[in-house]
Amino acid sequence: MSRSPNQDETRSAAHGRRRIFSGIQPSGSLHLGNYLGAIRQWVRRQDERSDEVESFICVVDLHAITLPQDPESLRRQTRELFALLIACGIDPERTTLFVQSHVRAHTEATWMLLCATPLGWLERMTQYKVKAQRQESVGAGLLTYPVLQAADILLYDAHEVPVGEDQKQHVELCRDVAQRFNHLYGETFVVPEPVIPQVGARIMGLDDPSAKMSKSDSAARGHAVLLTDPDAEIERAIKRAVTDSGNEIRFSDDPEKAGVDNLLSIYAAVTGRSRAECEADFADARGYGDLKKRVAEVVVDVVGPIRERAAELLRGDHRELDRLVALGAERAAAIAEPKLAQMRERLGFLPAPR
Ligand code: ATP
Ligand code: LTN
Repeated sequence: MSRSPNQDETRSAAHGRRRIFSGIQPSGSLHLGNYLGAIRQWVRRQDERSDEVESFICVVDLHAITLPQDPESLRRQTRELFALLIACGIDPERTTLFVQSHVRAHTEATWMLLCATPLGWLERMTQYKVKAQRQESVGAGLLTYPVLQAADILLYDAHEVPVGEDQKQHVELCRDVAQRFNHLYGETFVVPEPVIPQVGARIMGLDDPSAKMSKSDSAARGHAVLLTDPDAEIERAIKRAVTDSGNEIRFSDDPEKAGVDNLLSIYAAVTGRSRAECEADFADARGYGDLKKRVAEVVVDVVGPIRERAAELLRGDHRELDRLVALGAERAAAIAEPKLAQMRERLGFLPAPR
C-alpha cells in the first residue's frame, strides 16, 4: 500500500530544489494587500539561491471565471496582472510565470482530483460560503474551485505555497486531496505546506477595517490602494481611511481600533520595522492625521515605481509581454504534462493514442 513520500524523496522529484508554487486571479486590479500578503514573499523566495529553490507563479484565469467576468476586461486584466507581477520583481527568466488556461493539464487534472474529493470537504470551505452568499445563482465552479487550486499545486510537486491568511484553508484541502489520492492510487504527489507571512498576511479595507482588502471590492472608492493608482489617489484613500474617535496610535485587537491597527500593520509591513519600533515612530505624533501622512508616504514610495514599470511593459503592442507569456506556458507545460501522464497511468487509463 502507499505511504507519504519523505522529504528526500520529494526533493529528488523536483531535482533537488524546493519548489514554490502560488497563484493569483486576474479578477480585478492588484492592491496593496496582494503585494504585502503574497507577491512580496514570492519575490523574496525567487531571489534566494537558484540551486535551492525553483518558483512557479500562475495567473489563474480559470479561477477568475468562477464568478462572472466580462471577456474583454478579463483579457485586459490578465495582461495587466502579468505585467504588474514582473513590475513587482517577479523575473520571468528565473521564475516560471504563466497563465493557467495555457496549460491544459490543469483542467484535466482537476477532473481526476474532483473524483477523489468528498463533497463535504468542499462545502466546508469558508470562502465558498462567503462568495456563494453574495451571488444570486452559484456556478458549480465556485464550489469546486479549491480542487482546481489543488491541481495547480500538485502538478508541479510543489513543497511550499506562499499565500495570505485567507488561502490557508484551501492549501490544507490540497494536502488532504494529495494524501487521499496517494492513498488510493499509490504515491504520486508531494504534500505541500502553506507558508503565511508574519506581517502583512491580512490587510484590511481602508473603508471598512473589519473586511479584508479585496480585488473584487476594489472598484469601491476608498476601499483599497491599487498598485496602478497615481500618488494623489493613494494619498487621498489613506487620508480618508476609517479610524476611531480616539487618538492613541498603537496595535490593538479591539475591533473599535481596527482602522488604526490596519494602518500601523501596513506601515510595519512596508518598512519592515517591528511593532515596537512602529509604535515608537508615532510616540510624538499629533493624532491620526500624522499617522496617515506618514503611511501614505511610505506606500507611495513602494507603489510608484511598480506602477511605472508596469505601464512601460503595457505600452505599445506588448510584444515583449506576449513573448514572456509564451515562454512561461512552454516551461510550465514541460513540468505539468509528465505529471498528468503519471496521474493517468495511476488511474488506469489506456495510454492516449498519438
Ligand atoms: P478576490 O477578491 O477576487 O478574491 P483577492 O484580492 O482576495 O481577490 P486573490 O487573487 O484571491 O486576491 O489573492 C492573491 C493573493 O493575495 C493570495 O495569496 C491572497 O492570500 C493574498 N491576499 C489577498 N487579499 C489580501 C489581503 N487583504 N491581505 C493580505 N493578503 C491578501
Ligand atoms: N485561490 C487563490 C489563487 C490560487 C492559488 C493557486 C494560490 C489559485 N491557484 C495555487 C496558491 C496556489 C486565491 O484566490 N488567492
